[in-house]
Amino acid sequence: DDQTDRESGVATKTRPRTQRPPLYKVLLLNDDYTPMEFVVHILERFFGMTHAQAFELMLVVHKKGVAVVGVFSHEVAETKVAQVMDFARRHQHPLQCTMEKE
Ligand code: TYC
Repeated sequence: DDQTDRESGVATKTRPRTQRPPLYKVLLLNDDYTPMEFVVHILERFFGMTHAQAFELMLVVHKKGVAVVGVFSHEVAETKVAQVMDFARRHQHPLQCTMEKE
């Protein structure tokens, strides 16, 4: 949008700022007890990954300690974290999943 300075009459460009909702990273944490295949299953079931994608990302978490498994709106991220934590708890695995603002 053009803005004209009242004194000088000089037109300057100001960039219109588009409002975007904040995004949240969903993080999966490594531990020593959760079976690898259980983590793979979680990534397929709740994050829509193929078996190969899920296996690859599970190995990243296993080796590095943590990885971003997806980026979502606050509401979707909260739902994913709750689904993972609930599923892990029901199967008595200590798997941890958290979210943080991007
Ligand atoms: N470290 C686990 C094992 O050796 C596997 C694992 C991977 C656990 C990723 C959690 O988020 C995780 N069985």
